[in-house]
Amino acid sequence: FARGGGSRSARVSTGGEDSHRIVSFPLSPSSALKIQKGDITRWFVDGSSDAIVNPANKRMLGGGGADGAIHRAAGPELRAACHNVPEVRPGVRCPTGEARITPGFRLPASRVIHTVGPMYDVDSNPEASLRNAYRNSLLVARENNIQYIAYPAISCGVYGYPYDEAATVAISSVREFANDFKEVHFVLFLDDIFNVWLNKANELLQN
Ligand code: AR6
Repeated sequence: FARGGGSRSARVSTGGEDSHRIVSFPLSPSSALKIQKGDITRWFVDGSSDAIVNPANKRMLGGGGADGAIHRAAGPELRAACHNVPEVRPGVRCPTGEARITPGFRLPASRVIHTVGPMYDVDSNPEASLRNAYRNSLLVARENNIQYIAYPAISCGVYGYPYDEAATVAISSVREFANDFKEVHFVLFLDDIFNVWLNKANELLQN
């Protein structure tokens, strides 16, 4: 934190030996973007309104990757809550680029915001869809008075989005919401992605 005097840093745990390395970029006097390596299923902020973002699919009933890990850690109540999200058309609870919120159940974070990123090779405008996924999940968080939110690298796994392009969309989208959150975290599983995100944040946020 550069300015802002009394702002206390949140106590955060994502577990594991990498959890000490959190790189912070101030977005405003009262907000910061933070980048760390780790497991998003372990992330939380003590005693606060916190949420993790799940890179889900349109059905919202679980899957592989981070989605699978989040469902395993949250327990079967999460799948039941997702099942209760109304379908907008058969088999679709959350269209690409939209977001839905559920409780976190057995996760340390209090809420899960589910969003669906684009499949890079299939979507007709993956950049717009990825931007929508970030914006709409941030809007849902804001409507629910979330002050601390953590993202994985949406679409950068199974959905095949190139890391550098994804980092540009992720960081520039979060910057638009600088005044709405105390902290927006990126909790990144892979060294490569962590390094790409750090470089991009240095490029976009420090000039
Ligand atoms: N914590 C943080 N990041 C993680 C974790 C974790 N525990 N596990 C994986 N990652 P992906 P997508 C990273 O494939 O590309 C699912 O089947 C991973 O290394 O989870 O948006 C859904 O059901 C990668 O960098 O999400 C959908 O069908 C990033 O999270 C589909 O995959 C995202 O990879 C969504 O694909």
